Amino acid sequence: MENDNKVGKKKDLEQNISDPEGKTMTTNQGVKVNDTNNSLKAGERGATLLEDFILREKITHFDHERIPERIVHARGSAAHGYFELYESQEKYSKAGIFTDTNRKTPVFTRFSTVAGSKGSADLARDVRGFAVKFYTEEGVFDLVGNNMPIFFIQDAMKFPDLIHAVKPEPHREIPQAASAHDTFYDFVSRTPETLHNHIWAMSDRAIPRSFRMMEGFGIHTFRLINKEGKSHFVKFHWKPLLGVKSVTWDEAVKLHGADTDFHRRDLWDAIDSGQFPEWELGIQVVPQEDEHKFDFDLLDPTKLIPEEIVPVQRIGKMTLNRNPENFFAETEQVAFHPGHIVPGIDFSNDPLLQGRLFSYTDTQLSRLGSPNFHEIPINRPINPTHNNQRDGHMRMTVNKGNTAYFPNSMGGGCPHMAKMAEGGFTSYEERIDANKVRARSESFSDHFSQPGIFYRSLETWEKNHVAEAYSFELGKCTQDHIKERMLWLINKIDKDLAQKVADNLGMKVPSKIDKPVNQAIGADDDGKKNEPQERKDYIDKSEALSQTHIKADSIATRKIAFLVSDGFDAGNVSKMKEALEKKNAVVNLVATHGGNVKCSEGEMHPVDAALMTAESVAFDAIYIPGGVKSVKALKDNAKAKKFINESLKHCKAIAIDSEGEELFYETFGKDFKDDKAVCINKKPADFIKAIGMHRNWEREDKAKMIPA
Ligand code: HDD
Repeated sequence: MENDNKVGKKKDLEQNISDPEGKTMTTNQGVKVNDTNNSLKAGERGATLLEDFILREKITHFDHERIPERIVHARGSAAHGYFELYESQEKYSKAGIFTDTNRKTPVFTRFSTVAGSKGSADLARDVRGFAVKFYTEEGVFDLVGNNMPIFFIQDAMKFPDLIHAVKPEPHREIPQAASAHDTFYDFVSRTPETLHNHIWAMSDRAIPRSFRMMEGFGIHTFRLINKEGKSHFVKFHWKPLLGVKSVTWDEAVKLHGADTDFHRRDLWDAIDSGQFPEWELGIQVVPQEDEHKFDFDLLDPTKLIPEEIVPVQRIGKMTLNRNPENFFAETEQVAFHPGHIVPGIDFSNDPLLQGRLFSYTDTQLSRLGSPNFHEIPINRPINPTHNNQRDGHMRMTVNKGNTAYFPNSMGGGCPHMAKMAEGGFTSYEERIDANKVRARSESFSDHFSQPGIFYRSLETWEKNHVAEAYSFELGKCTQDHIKERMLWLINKIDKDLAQKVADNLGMKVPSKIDKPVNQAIGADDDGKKNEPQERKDYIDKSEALSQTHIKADSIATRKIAFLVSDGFDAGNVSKMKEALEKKNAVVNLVATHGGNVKCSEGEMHPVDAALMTAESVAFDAIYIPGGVKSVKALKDNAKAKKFINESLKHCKAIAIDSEGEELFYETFGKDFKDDKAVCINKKPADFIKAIGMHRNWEREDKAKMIPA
């Protein structure tokens, strides 16, 4: 099938792939090069000659290799895959990807952090971008979302302010990829519309275990348009089949040093080993006539629709099954745009979305350097394009004929316009009757209710993490008046939360703040004030908001460290390895030395990582098999003990067999014998169950005392 992932976009990209295998080196003009090591000189020790076109070409190209990084979402990684629809959604949309169940639509999906530079660490506390490019038969559709269902601001006009506040402070370019600083909280504390996205960013959603274990959201309300031209409002969701999992903040901090590429590596390795990540696409559909039936405004991007109010229907699945050939050509040059839509999908009047529709093409002009960025292989649609746009920097298309205008008779009237029946795009004919105003709707003024619902929906361990995150972030701020304003606002979301944070900061929750409220919210003095409304608890909780309730206990792709040295118990290890690998977990032998390690049977086994280069934070669980000699060597190894203590502290599953107990009891393990994720001399099935829990959070309070 032409649109199959194997032949569709892959085949299209193959036209541009250059494979050096067995080839001779040439210049960019095709001249064979016989020396790429020495420049042309006047004598062996003489000056270099200007005529050396090989040197000049090589250096000139090198000098211009870098392009500006994305102003936001600079740090990211991507993969190819495909989308398949379960059942036709023709009642809502006429788009081919939502009606044709025989299609395998190629996709290219890029995940990213927001604030950090291109080389920043993957585990920064941050929102993650989740951008999907669908190469549909009717043109490119981009769903450019995040891993949180809401956004910080309500109007695109405030985007530069938000980003300037969170980026490193301009006088000294500090801190990199971190929101924990004065300017960000100065802005947040004066802009309460940020509070909902902000509390999500304080939750564990902001430190995912893997890109493969995060949800994705289109955030804005979009429209689906069916064949009859009827519109339904829609919110898009991506539901990961591996569940939603996170690391602890302590791990995130350690991973900054241990493996800055942790998420990038994880995505690459999983796909490389054939463990393809999958997400189901969900839609929440709201009939046009129900637009005003909610306690919030559907056009306000700081609000989600609780799944209890409008259920998410899972309509298809995305599978990522191929790593890019070249990071720059594909991942760096891919250009997403929420304005890339196809017939059957349309925009709502969400003022944040409306502003985005301008920004994304505009940014590519400076980032990729030309209005012809759509011709870059990763960006070009799989269906042919024809229009009268011409020329510009780096134009690739060789347009035939002498007409580049419409109407024309000299070109036979081509390219002709598509009729509706031929799939021509027409915008939804929404009736609008309004004054032109620079204002914000009163219905956008409820900033406390949904952060409250989110917080109340979390389990105790998740709530504790939120309180700790607020305390850490505000603890990094130097200005007391900023912290006070934040405490005053947090108190409006939840009193207990505000009290916990205040206690940690050694401050009091202020009952009022010294600045007038309107200044705190940034409203002006012309009477156009949108005073924040008091919290309305229209629902108490929404289960879908807590990670605890997003069940997925598969251990596929989880990394398990087997701590060994020479003499490890061969029987124990092979039994455990076989059981784990049957469940598609990844087993690594982590040994006291590199090279090969000898088992009790005298056989040599390749070491995956020596303890001196391995860190516990790179693994999901650990196994300590028996073997007298092996255990003795590990007991003499301080790093092995640190490895175990840290795994305990981070609430991970640990299995111990036979002599391994001696080592375990020489660590803080002795206090955790009865822990439900500590499996001492138990069956592999018990360990598998413990790993499937992801973490035993019940252990956390006690485990925090481990000074690892
Ligand atoms: Fe944006 C990139 C997601 C609001 C302006 N945005 C960008 C990317 C993602 C998002 C995932 C990276 C795409 C990639 O991987 O290349 N942005 C969002 C979401 C938003 C949002 C979910 C709110 C719901 N963005 C937003 C606003 C503006 C922008 C309001 C400007 C008015 N975003 C940009 C940009 C970027 C971008 C400057 C930087 C690089 C790029 O576009 O290609 O144009």
